[in-house]
Amino acid sequence: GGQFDWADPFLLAEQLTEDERMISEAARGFAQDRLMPRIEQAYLNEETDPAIFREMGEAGLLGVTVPEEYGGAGASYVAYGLVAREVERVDSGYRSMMSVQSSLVMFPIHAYGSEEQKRKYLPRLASGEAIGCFGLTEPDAGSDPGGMKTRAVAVNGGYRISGAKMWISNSPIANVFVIWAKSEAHGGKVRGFILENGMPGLSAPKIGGKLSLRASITGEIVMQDVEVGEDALLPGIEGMGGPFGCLNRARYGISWGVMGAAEDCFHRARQYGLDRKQFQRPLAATQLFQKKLADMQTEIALGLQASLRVGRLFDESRFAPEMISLIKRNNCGKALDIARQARDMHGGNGIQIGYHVMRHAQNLETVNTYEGTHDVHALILGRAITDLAAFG
Ligand code: TGC
Ligand code: FAD
Repeated sequence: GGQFDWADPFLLAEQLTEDERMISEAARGFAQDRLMPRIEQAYLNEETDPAIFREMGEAGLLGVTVPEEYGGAGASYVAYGLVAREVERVDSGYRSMMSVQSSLVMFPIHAYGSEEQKRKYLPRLASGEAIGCFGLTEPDAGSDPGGMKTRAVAVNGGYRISGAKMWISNSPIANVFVIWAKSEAHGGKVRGFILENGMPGLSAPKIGGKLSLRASITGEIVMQDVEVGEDALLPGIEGMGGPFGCLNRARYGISWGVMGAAEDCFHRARQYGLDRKQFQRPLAATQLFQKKLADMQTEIALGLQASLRVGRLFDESRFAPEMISLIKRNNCGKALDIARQARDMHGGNGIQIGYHVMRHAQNLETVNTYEGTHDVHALILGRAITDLAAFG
């Protein structure tokens, strides 16, 4: 017979390679030692410490799947998922900083960039010396990014770009901006461009007042006739497949990340229930409390197993975007439910920063919305099931 480990019901750790286990342990050590001590103040004060990028870079957590010759770790997508899980166990905002840099900035430069662009940008992004952001969403184009208004027109051997991006992670502190625009020189097709901070006409004001993801800075990207050379164009891709190729990676990573946040909530709720007595018995000795813990454990075990499966298919180049929609949607929804339950199980203490569960719940509201909302992923799956598109 086998042993049952309440914290790892399906023996996930056993299904990993030696390299994956090492990367996961290193990420856990980094997240707990370096990120955990900062999160309460960062969250309360809505502060993003840019030094975190360099520290993540030193720890080898940026561009995990990018080949070593460009500064990455050349590791598997499963390893990347495990890093997301460990970072988000601390905070979804820190995972967001890492995923944007890795999946939305380093990935497109590596996959669609020229050799020159790769040599110029990837090592600095891998070390965290440079901070990247990804501009797809606009004030009037969120779930429907194909409706973007940002335009590139051909001028003097390059392009002039105008438009505005909204809700962009990292943008106010970014050095490297991967942005998507409809290019008149390419028949109006969507193309990717690499912009750099300091370019005339480019600014990235912060969006304040967020009640979620407060440790990760978010901003706009305003482009007023920004002129760039031909060398700013990502040559290797055109059409919406460009940004969606990046989103596939980030969404997959998020499916692991949110399970890390959910595990933190589950473990904290369990411990709280063991420690806290009401009616002369531990809360954990009540049936309602145990049922909630069993639900959490079940959804986390299933969610992690699903992400591992899709990660293995990713590493064999056999994934389909719908598989990613399924795990991104379900894991985010379940993690949000788990965080809300854990908040409730902590009673009044649950609203306090020091108990962490409400911070996770607030963060997961964003994670459930960005990278395709819960409902938009249902519609992607609905289209695959019926062959009928319910959007546009
Ligand atoms: P549709 O007509 O289906 O497709 C248009 C073109 O794109 C291709 N495509 C994909 N390619 C690769 N992977 C995918 N997942 C793809 N999905 C679509 C498709 O083949 C087609 O190519 P072509 O060459 O035939 O033109 O798409 P649509 O325009 O009708 O869009 C519908 C929908 C719902 C699928 C899509 O718009 C969508 O996914 N909306 C959600 C938007 C979203 O996820 N935005 C994320 C912004 S980035 C972000 O949130 C970062 S937060 C990160 C952090 O901080 O961690
Ligand atoms: P909308 O698209 O207006 O959706 C509003 C509601 O309508 C949702 O419930 C949605 O599910 C629903 N809805 C939309 N269409 C349909 C339909 N056809 N049928 C039924 N219901 C529908 N974007 C980037 O490009 N880069 C980033 O780095 C980035 N970081 C972000 C960070 C944060 C903190 C946040 C909050 C967002 C970020 N985003 C980023 C943007 C994010 O991807 C969008 O917010 C998301 O795609 C949803 O778009 P929207 O906000 O315009 O909502």
